[in-house]
Amino acid sequence: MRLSRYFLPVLKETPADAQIVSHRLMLRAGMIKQQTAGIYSWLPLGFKVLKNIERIVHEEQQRAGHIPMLMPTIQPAELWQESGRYNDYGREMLRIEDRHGRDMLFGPTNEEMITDIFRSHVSSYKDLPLTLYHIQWKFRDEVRPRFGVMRGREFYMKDGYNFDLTEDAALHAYNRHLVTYLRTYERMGLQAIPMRADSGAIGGDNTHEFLVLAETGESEVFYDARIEDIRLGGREIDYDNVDECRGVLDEFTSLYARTDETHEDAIFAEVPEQHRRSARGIEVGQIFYFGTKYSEPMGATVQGPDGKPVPVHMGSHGIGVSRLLGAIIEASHDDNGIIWPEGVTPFHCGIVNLKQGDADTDAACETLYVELCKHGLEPLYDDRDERAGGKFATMDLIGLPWRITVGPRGLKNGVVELTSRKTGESEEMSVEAAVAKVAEIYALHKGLAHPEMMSTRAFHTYI
Ligand code: P5A
Repeated sequence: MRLSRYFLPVLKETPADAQIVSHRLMLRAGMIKQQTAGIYSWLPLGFKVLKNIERIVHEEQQRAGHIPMLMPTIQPAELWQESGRYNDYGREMLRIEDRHGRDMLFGPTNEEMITDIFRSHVSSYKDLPLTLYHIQWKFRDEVRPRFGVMRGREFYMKDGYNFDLTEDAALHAYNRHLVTYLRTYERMGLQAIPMRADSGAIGGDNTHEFLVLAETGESEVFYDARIEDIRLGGREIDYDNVDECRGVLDEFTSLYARTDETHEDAIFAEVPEQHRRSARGIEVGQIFYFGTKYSEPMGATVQGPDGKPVPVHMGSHGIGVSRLLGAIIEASHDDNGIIWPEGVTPFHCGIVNLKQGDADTDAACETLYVELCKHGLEPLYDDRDERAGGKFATMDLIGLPWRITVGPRGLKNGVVELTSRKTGESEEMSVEAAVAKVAEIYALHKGLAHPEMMSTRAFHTYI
């Protein structure tokens, strides 16, 4: 993309009403525009990051064999009356009446709808296990929408639902989801710690929230600091292996880590004092096992091996896709702006032309642009007739991990400058070497996607 042809409405001034850094930076970098309280338009740069996050979520879900689909945003009230949640959900639910006087609602979550789909089409235990998921807009009329996309009223969520014959099988689905979530967040450059939590309006006793530690986080958390040293890393997990998934859950949940709703002083006191931490965190996901809470009242049964009908065991699993943009920025920024992790960056590399109109400089920039594109990369070329200082400030603000600076002086010696946004370190090298280096960096990230999925056309239609 050439910046002269892009739509990047960066703000010079810091918006006065944005209280936390991620909200300020998203507004300043021209990523979002508030339309009304808790409802945002996603401007091109923000939209690109949102889609990148979504892509990683899809890849990791499909790696585990979970099946993508799409349910509508508007739901009929009847389904919620069947489960008993229509009244329970309270004022957070946006209720709508259509022209025929029928009660509808803007979905805050989809347990009822997926249970309805399941009961219409699945009748035998032989069709289990099954996990369906979608990524769709939700609406919750939050009392205090704030911090930009962090607590929106309209927000984008991945929600997945598992159907299993037995409690044990459903607990394996729970553990499997925990592993997929750990992988997902790590690919986004985040450490999200699973913590015991409260199940709230979704239900069930078994639930973990995933928290990214941040001073601006809305959740109060208590944990054993040694948990911060545990990473999933590059290990390959066999998602069908019950013991292996259970092992990861045990590893990540045996140290004390709880949100304030489930925190118990007496148990926390057993953690050696030097490891005890109380902090704040951003909840970027939550997984639930709730047994037959929905399947029983809604009649979602299958014929078991003995021919008798049994209600299926279910769980649901959510990732705050739009909230993740805020969480990533809270975790990765400096005084000059955002620092995108390579996995989610809106453009792979910036190209700054220090002397627009100079034939050699323009030509070198064009070569860089074309060669990077040939490697399947998307550079953002600042080809505007602007001062160098302004171009650097924009690049730093929007946070591309790599910048190539091209000027007549360097070109005389046959070099351009490759700079890391994160470390600020620069290296001089030829145009060819710069292209090769950037391509090599991102080749690593492509390798993280499942090779079979990346090669199927079907996969690309989801994003
Ligand atoms: C799990 C999926 C559920 O709704 N039903 C389907 C379950 N869980 S949850 O914890 O309530 O939400 C899942 C994740 O969505 C994000 N989230 C939000 N993001 C932005 N603004 C909001 N108002 C908001 N509410 C929830 C969180 O990341 C949460 O973990």
